Amino acid sequence: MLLWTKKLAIRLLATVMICNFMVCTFTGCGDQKESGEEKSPTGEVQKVQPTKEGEEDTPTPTSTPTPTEPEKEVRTDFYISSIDEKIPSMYEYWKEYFSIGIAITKGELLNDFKGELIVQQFNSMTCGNEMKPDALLDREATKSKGTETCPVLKFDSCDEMLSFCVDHNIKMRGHTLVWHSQTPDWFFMEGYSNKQDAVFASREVMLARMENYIRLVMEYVNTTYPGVVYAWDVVNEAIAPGDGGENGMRMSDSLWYQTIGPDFVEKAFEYARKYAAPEQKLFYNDFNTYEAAKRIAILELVNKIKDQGNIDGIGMQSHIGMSSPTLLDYEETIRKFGETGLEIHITELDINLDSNSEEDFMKEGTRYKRLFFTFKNLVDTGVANITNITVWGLTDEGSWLNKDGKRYPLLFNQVLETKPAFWGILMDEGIPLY
Ligand code: 9MR
Repeated sequence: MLLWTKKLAIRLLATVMICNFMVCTFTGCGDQKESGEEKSPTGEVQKVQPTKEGEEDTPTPTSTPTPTEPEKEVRTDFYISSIDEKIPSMYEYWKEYFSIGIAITKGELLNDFKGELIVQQFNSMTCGNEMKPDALLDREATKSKGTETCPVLKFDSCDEMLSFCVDHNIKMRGHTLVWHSQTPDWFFMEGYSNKQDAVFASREVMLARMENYIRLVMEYVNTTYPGVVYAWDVVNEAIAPGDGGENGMRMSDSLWYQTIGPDFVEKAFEYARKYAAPEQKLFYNDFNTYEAAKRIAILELVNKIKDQGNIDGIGMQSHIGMSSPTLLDYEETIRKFGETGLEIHITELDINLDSNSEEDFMKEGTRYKRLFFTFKNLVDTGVANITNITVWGLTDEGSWLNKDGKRYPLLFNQVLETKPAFWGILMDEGIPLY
């Protein structure tokens, strides 16, 4: 009963919001709703799932041409309610290639409708914030029960998210262990002090804290939810050429660099390898990886750690714009990363579109489609071992980019209707490739 009341409420909300927020620009969508049409002409689409080149093509029965089959209709209405209509599953569509991931916050995940949509569309999850050091480190407990080298952690922020993954057979990317951001300053200070005059803990103490932190996170997650986390972002965003660190490393705002020194990344991977489950993959993750100087510094760093046997993959965050980077530059980085032989995850994909016109939504759909076309091509040609694509958020409204309320970077709008971006990822014929 409650569920139906909620469904009704969200439908009403959807109608009102669509009218106010979108229909004025999306004339096609508005016309159809006004005419009272229940379903889009191509409502329940059965997508033919791509198979890797060289593998046998196994089309579904609906794709087998018969003499009487009508010509395939090209989609014209992209704005379909994911609550009311059955829409194709992205992870099913791409399952021969890579897993499809979602970064989500606990509040969004536990929302009935979003949870259902996530289960339908994604087979990989990343906690948006709930597994970061500032969520897990418990200062009070560390002060009372910890030691100078071993903090105390709490996991209430991410427990329900991990349980959700267990219940729905979704795997998780563990994000993130060692990061200059979202790690409280007191963690780097003698006595875990948060006073103004606090002094840095020594390199030895910080190495021990780092090792214990990584051990505690992995031990908890791997014993409480065995088999759920399949990859860890061991170190996040350590490269920032021009920031003054050795070999292009970030220094000015990295207390890891300032307390331990430039080898903190290698040490983090060494500890991560020591405590990770054998099947878990260890990743270095960064943004703007398509900038030449950054790419070169990342390659130098990961190749060193690869020689030590402690890294399995590179995460390309991919917070990109509508025209920058060019797909050529972006692809060039994947090719270079591919040469290392490491796995590649696209860990935080979104496209920072600042317009909600129908025309721009189509262009965004095209950019998503071209990206996935590129990923497919690079996998088919054996150039890069891309094994996961994760989008950084479910709805435009919930995106980290949407501080001004005018960003439209993702696949679903705020009432969970699909956008052309969603159909672009499904390689829908109605979304132009160029
Ligand atoms: O999505 C996260 C946002 O809610 C936080 O406010 C922000 C704070 O740093 O972090 C966002 O996630 C970041 C991710 O963990 C690392 N790469 C950049 C992401 C966007 O800022």
